[in-house]
Amino acid sequence: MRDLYPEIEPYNTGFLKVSDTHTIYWEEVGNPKGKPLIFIHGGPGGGIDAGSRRYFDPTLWRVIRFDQRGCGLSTPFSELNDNTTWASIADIEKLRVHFNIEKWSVFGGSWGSTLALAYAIENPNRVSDLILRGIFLLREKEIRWFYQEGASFLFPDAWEKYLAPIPQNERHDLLNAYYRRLTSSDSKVRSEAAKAWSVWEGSTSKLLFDPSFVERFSVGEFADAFARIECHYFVNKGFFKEDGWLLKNVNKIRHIPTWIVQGRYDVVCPATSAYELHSAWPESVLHIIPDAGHSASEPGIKSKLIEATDYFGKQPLT
Ligand code: STX
Repeated sequence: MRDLYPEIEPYNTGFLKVSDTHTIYWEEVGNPKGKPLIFIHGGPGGGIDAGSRRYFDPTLWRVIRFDQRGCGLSTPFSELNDNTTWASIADIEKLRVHFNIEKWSVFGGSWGSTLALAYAIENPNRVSDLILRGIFLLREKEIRWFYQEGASFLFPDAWEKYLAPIPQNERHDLLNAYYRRLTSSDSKVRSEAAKAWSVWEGSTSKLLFDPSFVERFSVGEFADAFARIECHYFVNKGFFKEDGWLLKNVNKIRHIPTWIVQGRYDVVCPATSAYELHSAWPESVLHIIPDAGHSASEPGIKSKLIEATDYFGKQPLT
């Protein structure tokens, strides 16, 4: 089993104004002469954390990381206006041009896999290889499974807490019931909803419940951006032209060398999505981790991701 590289600080950080409204935070980590890689965090709205710097050999990689619109250190915080999948794809291109990089590796888990796939489909010539984890295709059935019915059958205790802010007569459509509260002008309503939404995801992200992991999801500021931005993207169906758009366009990226790392017991992003993606893309390498859930920090997932970054870090840009 592989374990994380040592803690590391960025060698360069900054901000990039990407629209009239938004400015995003970025950082560069590792070897300035290493193979370039863009790190795409989850949520949307999750932001980057220091721990996820440690999946990359700092001698091999020049890792470029950023907080997507409205989260982490990006400003304005928790802003939903001008915040879409297409804007994020454009931001990744703005970063690529800003750093004068012709082609790079793309790494993303969960929503990061969604955005990585969408970015690659729109810009296939800019992507050298893909490392994807906990595949999320943002289809109606995936949203329904996690926020309406399905995951509820496996975590009835956590589900009860997720339901708590929503009265009986609104529970037939939890996504929209949450959206109303997360965009409420009543700050108490908004923060109660944000914590319940966010804790639901934290509670279901690991094979074995981990209270210290869940703790992070209940912190007010994190929960506010995470819940609001996720819910905003999901009520808007990811801003995709049609349900299943990523699968329908996979032919555009089948030539790109790709590893998919997926936990068998991923409740947040069930393995069916990774399997459907791999079935539509037989050239991709699918690693199903038999004893893991969703989180990148599960031992088996972490080990396979580091194997992947070591492998691709030694391949030339293709
Ligand atoms: N959202 C799953 C996701 O992208 C449906 C995600 N879950 N947790 C995270 O991201 C963080 C660890 C980045 C907070």
